[in-house]
Amino acid sequence: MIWDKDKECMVREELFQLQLERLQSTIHRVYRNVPFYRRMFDKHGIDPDGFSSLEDINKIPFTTKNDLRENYPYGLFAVPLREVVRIHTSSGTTGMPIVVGYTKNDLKIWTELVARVLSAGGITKDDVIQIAFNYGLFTGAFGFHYGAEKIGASVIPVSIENPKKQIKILQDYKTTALISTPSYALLIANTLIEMDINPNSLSLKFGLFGAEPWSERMRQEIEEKLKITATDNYGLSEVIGPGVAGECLEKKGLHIQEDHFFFEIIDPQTLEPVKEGGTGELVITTLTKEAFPVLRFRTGDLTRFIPGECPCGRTLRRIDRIMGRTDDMIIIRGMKLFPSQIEAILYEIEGKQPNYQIILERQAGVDQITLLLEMSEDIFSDVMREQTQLIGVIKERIASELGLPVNVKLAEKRSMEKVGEKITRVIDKR
Ligand code: DLL
Repeated sequence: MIWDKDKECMVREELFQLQLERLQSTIHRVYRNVPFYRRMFDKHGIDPDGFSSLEDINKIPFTTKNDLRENYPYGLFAVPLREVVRIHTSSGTTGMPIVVGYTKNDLKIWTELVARVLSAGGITKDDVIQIAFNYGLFTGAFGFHYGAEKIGASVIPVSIENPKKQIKILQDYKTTALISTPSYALLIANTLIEMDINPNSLSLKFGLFGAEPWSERMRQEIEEKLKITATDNYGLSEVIGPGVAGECLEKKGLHIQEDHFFFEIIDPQTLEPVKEGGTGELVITTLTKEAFPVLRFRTGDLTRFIPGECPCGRTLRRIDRIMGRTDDMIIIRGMKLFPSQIEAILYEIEGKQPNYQIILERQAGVDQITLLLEMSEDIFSDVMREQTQLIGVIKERIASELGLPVNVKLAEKRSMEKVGEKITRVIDKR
């Protein structure tokens, strides 16, 4: 047994051997079952039997989000649909999500990986866990739900509710751990203050937060306002969901689950590995996934490997908190969206695309999104009534198609911030 559950520790040489064996079998599986990967291997003359060391992974080209999108919905599944027992998608918004599937065994492993993250974050079977992620196509809620049940904790699947209801449950059900996005935790914390409730009157001890970027300052604010220990955890649906990496109580970086995934960090421009400890784009290969394996998937997330061992004793390496993205994906309240999705809606409404800018702000812990549209003769008329009507239609379409409330404002011609000739599409003031 390589993985010692009691000590949660692993000998690195054994780990490399395990990774290699699992990589070899993943490569054979995708070559046999996924036409996209077979074509990629054949085109580049890659022999699926030619992987005798982990370095050989460099022979494989990267897989991008676009490759996944182009194979919507089931094109990259490596098993027939009858073996798939669960389906999730990559994003809270509509448009062209990435559809991911899980076999029974995938669910078992996912559950185990989330259980590890939970236990690293301080959770035991004595905890009462309030899950305040949206239950649905998003991987967050179900992922944590099964992991927490595996540990034997008591799970309250509240989902997203108004913060006052969350607080009532926190009080009445004696919740000891909150699981949500950091921004939602802050919203709950601020509501608590507004309601003049003393956080010490709650039973809350731990918070595990993720699905969106947050800062060390925000951690401190949440910890102070809720009187808890807050840890960061990271994951993505294309790879499995939550459970890819998580902090332990040392809070000095996120341990990566290297026995189930192979991690690389590359320079997003040159695509070469960064030098040791350098920041770059995280690239992940799944080693045990059956239904939806990915090889060298470019996550778009920027981070670095943290050198050295963690004082907690776990030998799984750590990455730093996610420092940003290489693309223009916006994460708002844990939901992911690309400016191109808003663009497509604007185009559909008017048959032309106005100049626009997306402004992100955080007010009392809640992310706000404002769409600034540039006035022009052929799109926006001078008639006030028509303008108001058009703004109403745009708001409604975005709310119904992307599930996001937006403020829409009109801007004077040529008043938008530019970098060179390009309008800055997204201004993040959070
Ligand atoms: O957000 C999975 C998840 C759920 C992780 C719950 C943690 C907790 P997606 O919706 O596919 O999956 O979004 C994945 O979210 O590529 C990152 O850009 C971002 N992200 C996830 N966790 C963090 C984090 C889930 N801790 C995308 N810090 C990823 C910063 C994060 N960004």
